[in-house]
Order: sequence, then C-alpha cells, then structure tokens
Amino acid sequence: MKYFPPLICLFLLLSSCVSENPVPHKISDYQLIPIPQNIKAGAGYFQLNPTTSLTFDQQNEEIAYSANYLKDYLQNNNQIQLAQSSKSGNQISLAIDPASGPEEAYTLTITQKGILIKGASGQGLFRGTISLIQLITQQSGQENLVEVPCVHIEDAPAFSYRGMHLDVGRHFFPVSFIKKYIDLLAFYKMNRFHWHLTEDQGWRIEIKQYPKLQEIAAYRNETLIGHYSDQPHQFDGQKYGGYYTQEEVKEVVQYAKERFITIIPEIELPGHSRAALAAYPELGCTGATYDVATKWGVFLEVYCPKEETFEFLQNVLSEVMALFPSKYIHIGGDECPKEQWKNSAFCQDLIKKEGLKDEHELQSYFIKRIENFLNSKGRQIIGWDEILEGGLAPNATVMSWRGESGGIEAAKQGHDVIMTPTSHCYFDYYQSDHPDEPLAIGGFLPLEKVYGYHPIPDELNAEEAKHILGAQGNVWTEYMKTSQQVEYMAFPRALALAEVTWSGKDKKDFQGFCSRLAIHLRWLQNKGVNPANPLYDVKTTVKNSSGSIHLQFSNQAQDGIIRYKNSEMASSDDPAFTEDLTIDKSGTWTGQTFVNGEAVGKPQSIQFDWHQGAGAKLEIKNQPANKYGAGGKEALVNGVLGSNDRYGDKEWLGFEGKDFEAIIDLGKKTEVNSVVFRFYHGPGQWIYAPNKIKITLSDSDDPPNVWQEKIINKKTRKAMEVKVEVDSQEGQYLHILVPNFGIIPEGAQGAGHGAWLFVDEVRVL
Ligand code: TNX
Repeated sequence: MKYFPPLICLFLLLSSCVSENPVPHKISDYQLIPIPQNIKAGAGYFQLNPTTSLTFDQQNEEIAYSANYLKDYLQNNNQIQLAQSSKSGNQISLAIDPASGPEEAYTLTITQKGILIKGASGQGLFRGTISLIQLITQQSGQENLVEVPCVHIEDAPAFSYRGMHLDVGRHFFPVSFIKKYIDLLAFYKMNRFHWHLTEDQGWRIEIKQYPKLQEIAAYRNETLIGHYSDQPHQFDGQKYGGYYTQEEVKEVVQYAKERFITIIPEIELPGHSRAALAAYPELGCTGATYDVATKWGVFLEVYCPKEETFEFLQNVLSEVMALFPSKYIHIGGDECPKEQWKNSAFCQDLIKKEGLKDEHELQSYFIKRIENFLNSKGRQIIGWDEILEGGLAPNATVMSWRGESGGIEAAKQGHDVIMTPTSHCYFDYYQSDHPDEPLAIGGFLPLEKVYGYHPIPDELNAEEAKHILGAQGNVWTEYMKTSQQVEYMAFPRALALAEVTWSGKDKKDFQGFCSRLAIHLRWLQNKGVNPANPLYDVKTTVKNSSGSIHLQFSNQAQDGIIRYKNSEMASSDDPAFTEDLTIDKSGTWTGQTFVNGEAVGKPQSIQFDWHQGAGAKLEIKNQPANKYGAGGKEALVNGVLGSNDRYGDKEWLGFEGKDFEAIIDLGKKTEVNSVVFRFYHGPGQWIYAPNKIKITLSDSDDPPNVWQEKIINKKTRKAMEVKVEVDSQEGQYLHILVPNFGIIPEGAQGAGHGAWLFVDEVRVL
C-alpha cells in the first residue's frame, strides 16, 4: 500500500523496542468486518488498562469525535476511563494527516508499546477507531484490562457511498432506535443513512409551516393485517402514526455527524404522496379529499404540478434543508401513476404550454423544477430510477432499484449512480426459505447473494464506472412492525453489503466472511440486537442430472456436522451427511446441524413427490428471469414442490411477459394418465396464472401438429394446481405450451406491463 510510509517506519521502530518473545498472530485472528485492504499481523498484545492515556489535538473537532467515541466505548463497555495526556508511556494516539491518502483512509498500528491511529481526515480517523474498537470487542478481557493484539493495518474504502436506508413511513420507529441503527452502520464503516421520511401511509417529519402534516398526514386510521396478497383485505382498526419533531431530527443529525454518517432525507414526490394530500387536498389534481393510506402498494393519488404545489414543496424542502446539512436531498420520483394527470385539464394544458410530449415529460418537468430550486440552494438531488423516464434532470444522481439498467443508462449519460437493485439490495425480501421465517414482502435474497454483489456492472467502461458511487441496502417496512423485526431483516445482510462496498471485489471471500461473522453475530446479540443467524441453518440443494435426483445438505458454519433422517428412518441413529443422497421415491428428508452433540440453527426438511417425470431431461424455449430461476429448468421436474405462498424460492420459475414452452423427455415410451401443473396467481405482484394450457404426448420431439387444450376457468390466489387428463395415453415426449396471460389490464397493479407467469413442478402421473 502506498499510504503512510512514515508510519511503517514508526511501526518497525516501536516493534523493535519489544524485548520479550511475544506470540505471533495469524491474519485470521483479526476478525474485522469489513475486511481491511491490508493487514500485517503482529506479535503480542497492547495492554489497555486504566493507566492508558489518550493523546490528540484537542482543538480539532474532527479528531475529538473519534476520541470521544473511543472514550465512551471503553467507559461503557470495559469500565476503562482513558486519561488525557501527552506524556509518553502506555498510550493511544489519534492524528490526522491530510496528505496521506483518500479521505476515508487510515492506518492503525498496534504494538506492545502503544496504539496509533492516523486518518487522512476526521472520517478516516473515525473508520480506524472503529477497527480498533472491533478488535477490542473481540478480546474476552478481564475487568479493567483489554489485551489488544498487535497489528499494522492500512485501509481505505473501495466505494465512497456505503449506505443503508430505512422506511419510517410504513412503520414508525422511535428516535432511540434510529440512533441504534446509526451506531450499527457506523460500526460497519458505512457512511450514509437514507432516511425515507414520507409515504402514502404516513408523513414523519415536523414541518412548522404546515401543521396539518403533523395533525393529519402523520396518522392513518388503521393498517392492513397479513400479506397484501391475502384476500379479502382485513384491517386492525387501530389508529397508527407518529412523527419526528425538528428538535429530534437535529439530535439525530448531530448523532450521525459524530459518527461520520451523512443522513440523506427523502421527501417523496410526485408519487407516494397520499398522506400529504390527505392533509392538503388542494395539492392534488382531482378536487377530492383523500385519506392516509391504510394498505401497501402504489396509489393513484399524486401531487398536481400546480404553482401551489411547488410553493408547498419548496417551503417543505427549505425546512428540510435547514435541518439536514447533506449535499444530497432525495426527492423520490418512483412509482408515480400518470392517470390523474391524464384526466386533469390543468395537466393537459400545462403539457401543451410547456411543449411536453406526454405525462412522462411532465414528471420530468416536475423533477427539474424541484432540482432547480435545490440546486439554487447549493444542494443536489437523488431520485429513484424512474426519474430517467421523460428525460433526466441535469444534475441528478440516480438510485437504481429496478435492477441495474437505470443505473447503467444514467452512468452512460454521465450522471452519478447509487446501486440498490432489488436483486441484491432489498433487505425486505426473505433471507431464508425456511417455512417459519416471519412474514415478508416476498422475493429471496440470502446472505451469500448480497455478498456476491459487485456494484459496477460489466456493461460500463472505466470512465463510466467512476459514476457508480457505491451501493445501499433498502429496508422497506410494510411487513416490519417492530424495530426487532427491522434488525432481523437488516442484519447480517447489511454486514455483507458493508464488506462489498468497503473491501471491494478483490478482497472478497465468503467463507472467510462467514467465519468472521460468527463472532460479530455474538457481539450483536450481546448488544441487544436481533440479527438473523443463517450460519447453522441447514440448506438443501436438489440436483437433477442424467435422469436421477440427488439431495445435498449444507450450511455456512465452519464447525459442527449435519445429520439427516427420512420419514422412514428411526430417529435415534441419524447418520452424518457426508455425500449426496440419491432420491428415487416419495418421502421427507430432514437435515439438522449439530455442534458438540447439540442441535443448533434451524433444521430443513424437503419433501419429494415422486412421479414419472421426476429427474427427466427437459428443454425449455424461453428462459425464466434471472432473479426467478435459481433452481434452473430442472426444478420443474425434480420431484419437489415450491412454497404455497411464496414464489421466490428455487422451485418456482418466473417468466416475465413470456410463454412457458417445454419438452419433457420421459426416456422411453411411457403410459401417462394425467399431468398436474402448478402456477402462482398473485395479481398484486403482477403475477397471473395462465388462461390455458396446451399439451401433447408423442413419440417424437418434433413440434406437434395437434395440441390438446385445457382452458383454466377458475384461478385461486397463490399456488394453484391444474390437472390435465391426457388423451393420447402413451408416448416418450411431453410437449407443453402455456401462453402467458398477456398485458396486465388497466386499474390493476402493474397495468400495461406484461404479466409474470410462474410455473413450478410439472407432475407426470
Ligand atoms: C418499491 S423501491 C418501492 C417501495 C416499496 C418497495 C417494496 C421504491 C423506490 N419503491 O415503495 O416499499 O418496492 O419492496
């Protein structure tokens, strides 16, 4: 590493003073997350005890933040009070050297004689202080003494934007929790907190000029119970809400500042604004009154681009800017249905007057006006990727959430980008396919997938790639009522993202991350955090190769063994899992991790429904979408049924706007009575079961001339089965053609888009 050559000299000098023969450490003894760029293992320990003093320039506020953070930490957790002194001896020194590297770079040198943390700025110094604190937390320690292992670390982040988001609109969380969340982000060297403050279901920030935002927009009459796709909708009948006062906001901003975290506030416009419209209906297009939304989704009620609305938003944003020093203000811009603008004479006139092409350009006009205003105050906007539609505002930064394509396009246009694709950054998605996971919105995003993310898409050249500032994990809280639940969903996935964005591609090692994670999970639990613990949970993998089916059990732990049983085995002598099991019959197999003879983590069961097509070879014409095809085409004939109420597991294949066409090769002429199909029906998630199925059983794999057709009259929500009695009783090849439902009709969620077709096991009976 090129930074701080003088420090290396100091390190060597200090180490040379050590006279005894201290025990050398291994790199794996330093269990830091995110893993530093460069660790040079030392030998022996620094004795941190009540004689240890702290030396730093007290005139420098930037240094004082780190000094105070360290002092408070040691006082509260180790009962060690650091004296302030400039005398030499048992000492921790903090310093800033601006010439020594990028802003957040630091070196941490621990010898038996002393500890020196040097940052390229106050930020770098703070990140280095966190590394020291992480090492301190990992030593068992006696009262008043921590032995900190000697080391030399040179470190700097791969990405400048390392963020976490929290939606406080759907559910509201107290200031104490917001601070806890910020502390956790700081502990993993994140530097941005995106505070999503306004939503259809509640406005959460006090705006003095508009008291009805507090009285009306901050509260909803009741809240949806269960999942949105559970029909009919039911409500709890309880008034719900709250907001942060400006005093509280100031306190939180200061708290974050002391931890070198910038808070980016989000005020959503022009969509997701139903709560504000409930308070000030005159800002809408319809002349109607509104209520604060009580269920989730996308609502037609949006701000009307009238002068009155711009005045309101500018006044709101002025109060927001006075509270938040952040260069960026997030203005939303996502999911703004255009119906009300289409039906509004005012909007149609405005479109003509401004020479706009359509409502998308009107949205762009809206965003540009807000951008002008914020730019005139020295601020920059961030918007969700929909702000690309109708033309990007000149200085906008784009948050790419609907995949990476919006981010790619924006970077190519020379705009900065923050990556938050649903595929890798939506921590409201399920993290495990275990059946007793708490209710979540859907999707499937396990830890290793987050860890595998790299924010720079291959499509960008080196120049364009510079526009990718980093990535952010989003925590939408429709299904998180409590802060414990937020913790469960955010952690440890946020730790994986912290390593993705700080350590970068070259340092990544999932195995190593998991072994470091074990100690961090323990620390989080001791701190009263409620992280998910995926390490010992058993996972099943079903492989379907050359006509037979194999089952594998695995976990992410470094210790313990997995034992398994199946429904017919006696439970007393569960064998250890050592190699893949061959499956050739129906039944249930269960795997469980054992450490020192004790069951730990969640067991996993898998049920096989044997049928004539199980393990068969097959071809499919259209490919499923990447994010809904994890099990591959073989999942269609592996004998395993996907979840009844979640389409994100590896058994379901999701085709976006496309037909499902397949040929299943049964291996030989086979007598078939019926074929049972499984589809998913969830219009709220843009998923539609098909209207018909066509099949043919024949002796040839050539496309058939005649099809047997089955019309589907009755659709039930979630997983549904359709049985087709086969006319031509024998054949080797089963040809299947299931046409996609087509374009989603007006008035439904996702209107105008091609429907998703989700298919699971095709059982040949
Ligand atoms: C989409 S991401 C939304 C949110 C939802 C989220 C649920 C984005 C800009 N909009 O309003 O809460 O999906 O995953």
